[in-house]
Amino acid sequence: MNQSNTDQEMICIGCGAVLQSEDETKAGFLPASVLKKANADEDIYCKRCFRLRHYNEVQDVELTDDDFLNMLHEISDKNALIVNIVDIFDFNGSFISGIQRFAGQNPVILVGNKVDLLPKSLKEGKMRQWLIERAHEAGVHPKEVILTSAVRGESVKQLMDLIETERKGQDVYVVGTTNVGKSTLINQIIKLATDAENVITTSYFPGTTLGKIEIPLDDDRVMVDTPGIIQSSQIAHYLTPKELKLVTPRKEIKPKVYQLNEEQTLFLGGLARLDYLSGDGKQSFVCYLSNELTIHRTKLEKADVLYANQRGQLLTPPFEENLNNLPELKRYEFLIKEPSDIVFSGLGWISIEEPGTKIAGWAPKGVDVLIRKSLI
Ligand SMILES: Nc1nc2c(ncn2[C@@H]2O[C@H](COP(=O)(O)OP(=O)(O)OP(=O)(O)O)[C@@H](O)[C@H]2O)c(=O)[nH]1
Ligand SMILES: [Mg+2]
Repeated sequence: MNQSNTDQEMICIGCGAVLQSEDETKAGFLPASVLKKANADEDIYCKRCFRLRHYNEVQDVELTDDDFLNMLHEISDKNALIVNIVDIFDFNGSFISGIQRFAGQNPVILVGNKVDLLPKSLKEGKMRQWLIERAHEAGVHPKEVILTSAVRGESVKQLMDLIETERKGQDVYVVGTTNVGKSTLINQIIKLATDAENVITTSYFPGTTLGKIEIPLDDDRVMVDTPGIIQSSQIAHYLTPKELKLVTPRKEIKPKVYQLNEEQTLFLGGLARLDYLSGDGKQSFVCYLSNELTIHRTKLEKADVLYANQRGQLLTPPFEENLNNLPELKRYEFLIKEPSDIVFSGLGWISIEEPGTKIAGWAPKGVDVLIRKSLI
């Protein structure tokens, strides 16, 4: 499945970067001795992919938002089917509201991935409907909406069939923000088609895929994996690998219910905070977060002091080594008007039902806190 682009440069099959031996700090590096010996029809991986695949170590390489945007703009000039993947657990952080602009006249299939993370009690039909409503609200009108779990290989066959019908003999571009599971999903498609496993490099670090990776389809067309768009509001960009691992759920989320009185506070580790300011007395706050993220309850009047003294100690993550890099918490106020989720971008959400409840949500400056209609 090796590939080269039009200039006959060799491309890393793992991340799509052009292979080069000049600069070890840039994408696609492979020592000259290895690169020279490389055979054009074998799958070649760059050094960064090698380290990611074998040691789960990531090397940061320079790529600007412009590189990504240029790549997306290219698509609007082509006739192609666009498959836009979003992370259903981090919908607001992973939805690209400008997708219709990038897609041009091309049809879009919207894929809600990572359904395995949501409670099993949640019906798929309801989730799908919720996703359609959110897309329409943002002015996006996908041709089809489908839910998948790329890690479990769920609904991958259905997605393949859908792609085959909708692409009408054209190329397929798989796009989305970083970390939504584009490459994992394409790996599952490759596995179903050819039995080859884990061809493309995937990881829990944002920014794994660096260039276009073309997968040949049955006709002369290709399915293209693309680098994810970086959303700077995603909390992942502020966390160390260890912290990121902790806050990223890998299993079905077990909702945690807190009965709070007015003027009580919940700390989500030391990364975010929710204050119940006022409302109709005691009520439930249901937390949908990584099972490993510890929640601390305290009185609102004690919250500031607790945070100042215990950040990086009792309130982790963040851990000590990252305290200086992580921005201070910023406060946002919300009034609940219908059953709603207070979303901490990339961390999860807390759902609240009672209209008239006033709360404050806090997250590191730069990370979004927002309110939306309840998903569950
Ligand atoms: N729980 C869960 N995790 C998933 C699923 N699909 C992907 N992941 C995980 O999400 C992380 C990112 O997956 P990738 O396939 O590398 O994501 P990507 O969209 O290609 O990311 P970039 O290349 O950075 O744009 C990895 O840790 C995957 O294991 C899924 O269906 N469920
Ligand atoms: Mg990828």
